[in-house]
Amino acid sequence: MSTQVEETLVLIKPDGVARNLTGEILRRIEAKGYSLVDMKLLQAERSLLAEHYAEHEGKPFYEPLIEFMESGPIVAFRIAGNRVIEGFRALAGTTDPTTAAPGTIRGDLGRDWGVKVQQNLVHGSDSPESAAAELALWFD
Ligand code: IDP
Ligand code: MG
Repeated sequence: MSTQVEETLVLIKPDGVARNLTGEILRRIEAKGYSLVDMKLLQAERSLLAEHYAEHEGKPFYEPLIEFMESGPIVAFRIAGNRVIEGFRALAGTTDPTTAAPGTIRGDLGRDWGVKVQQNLVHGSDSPESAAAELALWFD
C-alpha cells in the first residue's frame, strides 16, 4: 500500500509534563518510527485552548478540561510519517485511561484520578483536517 507522508499535532497535557513522562511518551513515538519535526514547551492561553477544544463547548467536562489544560506547561510536538494521524491515535489509546488498552500510552501510564475531566496525558489530532488546523494553531 502506498500512502502520503502526513503530519499531526501531539500535545503532552499538563499531567504528563508534571509526572515527568515527556521523555517516555516521546520515546514511544520515536520507537514507532515517526519523525520529530518541531517541539516546544508552553503555557497555553485560554483563547488558544478555547479554539483547540471548540468542538466540546457546552459539554459537562468542557470547563474542567480548559482549566486542566491551563493548569501547567504543555509540550507540543509536530510529528511526521505515513499514516501518523491514525498511528499516533493508536499509540495513545482510547480516551478513558481506565479502560484504554494496556500497551498504549493512556493504558500503561494513565488512570482515573477522581476529578471532573479525564487526565489522559496526551492529545493527538483525529483527522487530516483537524491536524492541519491544530498544527496551524499551535505552531504558526
Ligand atoms: P480524545 O482526546 O481521545 O480525542 P475527546 O472526545 O476529543 O477525546 O475529548 C477531549 C478530552 O476531553 C479528552 O482527551 C479528555 O481529557 C476529556 N474528556 C472527553 N470525554 C470526557 C468525559 O466523558 N469525561 C471527562 N473528560 C472527558
Ligand atoms: Mg479529540
